[in-house]
Amino acid sequence: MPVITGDKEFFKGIGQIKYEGPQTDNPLAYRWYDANKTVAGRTMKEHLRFAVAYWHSFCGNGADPFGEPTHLYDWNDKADAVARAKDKMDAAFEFITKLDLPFYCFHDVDVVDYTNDVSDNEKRLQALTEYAKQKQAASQVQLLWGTANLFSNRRYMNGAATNPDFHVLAHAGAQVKAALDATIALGGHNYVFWGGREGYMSLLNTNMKREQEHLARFLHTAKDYARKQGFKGVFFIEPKPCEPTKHQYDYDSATVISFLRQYDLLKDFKLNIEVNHATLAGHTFTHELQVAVDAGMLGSMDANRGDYQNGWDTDQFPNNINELVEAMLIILEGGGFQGGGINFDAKRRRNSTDAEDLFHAHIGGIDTFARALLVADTILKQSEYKKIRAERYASFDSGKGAAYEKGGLSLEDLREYAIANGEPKVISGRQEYLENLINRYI
Ligand code: XUL
Ligand code: CO
Repeated sequence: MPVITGDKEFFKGIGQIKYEGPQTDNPLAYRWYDANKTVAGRTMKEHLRFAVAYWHSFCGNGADPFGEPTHLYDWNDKADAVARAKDKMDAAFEFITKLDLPFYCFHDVDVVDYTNDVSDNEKRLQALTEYAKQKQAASQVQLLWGTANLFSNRRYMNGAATNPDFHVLAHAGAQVKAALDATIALGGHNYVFWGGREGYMSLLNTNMKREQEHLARFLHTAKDYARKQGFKGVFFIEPKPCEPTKHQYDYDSATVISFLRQYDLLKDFKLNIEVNHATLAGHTFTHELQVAVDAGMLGSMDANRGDYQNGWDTDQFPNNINELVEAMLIILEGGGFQGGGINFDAKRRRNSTDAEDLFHAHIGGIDTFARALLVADTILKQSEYKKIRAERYASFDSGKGAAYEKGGLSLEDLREYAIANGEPKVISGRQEYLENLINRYI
C-alpha cells in the first residue's frame, strides 16, 4: 500500500511500518503481523481486518474531566471547518497507510465539526465524503463502518431514538440519514448503532416500554432507508451496559439478541462486541463473543481493554496475549467476523504525548492480535483442546444421551436410567490443565 500524505506530512520521521519478525529490535515494526501470511486458509489481513478509529486517533485530544488537552495536533489549525477537516483527513490517511491497515471507522462529527444547522451539516459531510472518496481510491483503504454520534450534542441528553421528545428524535433521524448517505457513498461495509444515551437515568421519569418500542421503530426506519438506497452491508448494534446512562437498553449480547428477535430485526443486524463493554457488563470478553457466535451474530469487534482496578470505560489498547488467544479461539472456531473486523476503539493515555505514541499503541495491539491468531490456530490444529471439550459431552453422542437430545426421553425414562446405572462417576472439568495448555502454546 502506498503511503498517502496531503500537502504536509504530519507524522514526520516515521515511514511505513513493516513486518520484520519476532527478533527485530525496531519498535516501529511489526513482529507478528505479517499481512499476507496465510493462517488457517486466509491471510492475516483477511482474518483480522484491522481498522483505525477516527475519533480516538484524530479527534481525541487527551483532555479528561480534570484537565485540558495534552495531545496538541497541527491538523486543527484552520478556521474554516471544511478546510480543517480536510487537514485532519490528510493526517488520518497518512497514519492508516503508514500502518498499512485496510480499514477505518468514523462518526459523522469525527470527520467534520457539526453545528446545529442540519442542512449545513449535510453539506459539510458531503464535502468530506467527496474528499474521502479520493483518499480511499488513492490508498485502497476502505470504510469498515460509519455511524452517527447521537450522544454528544446537548439535545441528546435524554437519548436520541429513545428521547421522550419527538422533536429530538427527528434530529437524530436527520443525522442518521446523512451518516448513512456518507457510508453508502464511500462503499462502507457496515453501519453501527451504539446505544449512546439510549437508556435511562431514573425510572421515575421514564416509560421504558415506550422508549424501547421507539428504538426498534428507529432501527427499522433507518434500515429501510439504507436498503432503499441500495446498501447491502450489515447493521451492527454495539452492546454496552452503562456509561453514559445509568442503564442502557443494549446492555450485553444476550439482551441485544433478544431485543432484535422481539422486534423482527435479526435478519439485518449483527453484533459489534467491544472488550471493555463486556467487562463493564460483568462478563468476560470471551463470554460475549461466544453468545454472539452461538446465535450466528458475530459481526465485528471494537478492540481495547479496561483496567482491573476500576469500573469505567478506559479504552486502553489491547496487550494481553492470554485474553486474546482465548478470544481468537472463539472467533476462529466461529468462522470469523460477518462483515466486520477489528476496530481499535482505544486511545493512548493522556500523558502519551508524542505522535510516535499513536504508532506504538496500534503496533502493540495489532501484534498481540496477530500473535494470538497464530497461537489459536496452532492450538486448534495440534493440541487436544477441541478433543477434551468434545469428550466432555460424549455421553450425549450415543445411546440414551443422544435419544434425550433428540427429545426422545420422558422424565420417567430419566428416572429409570438413573436407577439402572447407579451413582455417576466424579468427572474433572480439567480447567487448570486447559489453562496450562494455552500457556504452553503461547
Ligand atoms: C463508546 C463506544 C463508541 C462506539 C461507536 O463506548 O464504544 O465509540 O464504538 O459509537
Ligand atoms: Co466502541
